[in-house]
Amino acid sequence: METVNKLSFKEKANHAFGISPEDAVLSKSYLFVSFVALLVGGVLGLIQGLNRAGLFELPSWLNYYQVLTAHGILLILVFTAFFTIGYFYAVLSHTLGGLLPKVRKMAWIGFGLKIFGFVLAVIPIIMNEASVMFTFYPPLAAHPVFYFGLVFIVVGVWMCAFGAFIQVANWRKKNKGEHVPILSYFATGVFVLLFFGSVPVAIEVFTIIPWALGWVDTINVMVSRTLFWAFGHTLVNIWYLTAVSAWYVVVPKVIGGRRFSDTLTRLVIIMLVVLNIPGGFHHQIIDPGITESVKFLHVFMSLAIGFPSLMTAYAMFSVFEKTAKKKGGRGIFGWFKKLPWGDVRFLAPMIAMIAFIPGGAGGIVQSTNQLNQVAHNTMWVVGHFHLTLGTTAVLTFFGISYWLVPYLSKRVLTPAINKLGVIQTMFWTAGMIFMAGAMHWVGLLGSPRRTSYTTYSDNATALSWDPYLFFLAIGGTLLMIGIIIQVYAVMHLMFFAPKGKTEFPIAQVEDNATKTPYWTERWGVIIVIMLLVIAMGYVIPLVEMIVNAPPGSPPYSPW
Ligand code: HEM
Ligand SMILES: [Cu+2]
Repeated sequence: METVNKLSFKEKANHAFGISPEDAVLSKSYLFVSFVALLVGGVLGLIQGLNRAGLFELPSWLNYYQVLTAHGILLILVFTAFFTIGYFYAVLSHTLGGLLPKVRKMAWIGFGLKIFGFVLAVIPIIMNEASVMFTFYPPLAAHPVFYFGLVFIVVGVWMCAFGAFIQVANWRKKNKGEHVPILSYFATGVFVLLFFGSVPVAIEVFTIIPWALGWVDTINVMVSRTLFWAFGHTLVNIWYLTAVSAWYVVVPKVIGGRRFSDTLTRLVIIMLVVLNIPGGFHHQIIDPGITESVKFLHVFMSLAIGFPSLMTAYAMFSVFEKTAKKKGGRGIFGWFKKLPWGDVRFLAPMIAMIAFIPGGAGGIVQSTNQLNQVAHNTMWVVGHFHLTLGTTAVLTFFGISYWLVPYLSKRVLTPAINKLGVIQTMFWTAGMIFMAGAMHWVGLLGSPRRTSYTTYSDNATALSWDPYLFFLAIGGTLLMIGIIIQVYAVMHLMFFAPKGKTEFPIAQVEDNATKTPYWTERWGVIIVIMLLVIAMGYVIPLVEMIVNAPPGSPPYSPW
């Protein structure tokens, strides 16, 4: 049960006066960086989209792969990571009685390390010495400074993860026998994944550095790719868990309802944490040198994640229906009209959830061995993650921003900005239908991903892609307008909107809810099980790749 009655003095003060100025500045800084990255990343995305459609030729000093690397890194690493950390630190502050000074300091050190690392990584990208794309695995080799930057980014993330662990552990010590408030429970799950998921990529980067410096001649490409995707796949579940936290806890409050079973919510979090990491090989289905049985295991684990997703879908629609029926909605579908479609804090995450229906289905498609051969490295995949990440996760983040930013800046969401948010959501939805739709389709027709505009000497097949790529560019243009509106709204809410009190929306459980079993608090056990499951997925294939290593690869920098 929620600990509504037994709040400490500090927690009560927090609820009465809102977030402390120190904690607010921290989260605002994270969100500010996040949305600036979105703006720059979006411009680069539009450049790519127009180039792919043959509408825009890049100037000679700018290379397509340089743009693609920056687009991927800005949006995957900077935008989402800074958003997630800013959001969850606000959660920790709000639900656990304010950040401990030590923890706040760690988050600031993490902020500095990440920014410093990012600047280091960007310099070689701008100088066209690191067009290795966000995946950066060998045999492509960037300037060593690029990898130094990545090290700082990873250490910065660890600072934030450990800060969160200290904050939660401190609260638990003071509140023995209580359940950690649900949003902080989500935060715990996310930071556990962030920490354990970034260990493999840290190991990868440490093996790449001597190779990029020329101290060793060759590197084991299979091991590097495997370590990268153990991280890359985890990142996906971090976005998902962040979005899901708002679906379970915030959206029900926004629509005036109660949240779904506390036990089920915590179970979904545990399942995502435990089942997530051994799924990385679904990104390597066509890689040679990995036995079929291991690939099958990873695909099975990937599909196992579908199970908590279906539980979530059920829970959400149950909440919607119950709430709308209480408001007088009738019939099988009549209740649908009772939902607050004009409220961006509901509309954006709702469309995000709806987008996950085709997004998740596409994911299941490309997880199968045979269909992966068709979709792999085509534009289909790019369509898939603009739908899942670019819509499901990102639209939820946008929806969160309309209450989180004014909560932090002690301002209010005005009807005008709400309306702008609704318009923004429509631009995003239409833009993604065009862009992600065209990407999926043209991918099935064979158009490769990560390839600048070419007609392959007017090859007939390649020419047949043109109309779809044109739709891609139209979608990209709509998205760019959406990004401008979104960034404007965030900056307005952060600095200019009228002063006032904005609530941090957290729904209560149903009155007759059953008590959540206490074992859900045993993170030690959960982490041990998680490590066992990771070992099951990775020990044998990694040992095999190292013992029976193929000839290593020298560095390649083909730009
Ligand atoms: C204005 C909005 C956007 C446009 C026009 C756009 C356009 C594109 C295009 C055309 C590509 C494919 C390039 C290729 O494979 O040749 C691409 C790749 C990508 N996009 Fe976007 N995008 C946008 C927003 C986003 C957002 C919001 C995210 C994530 C939060 C995102 C993440 C990515 C990633 C990770 C890649 C793959 C990079 C790679 O293959 O290395 N994009 N984008
Ligand atoms: Cu994955």
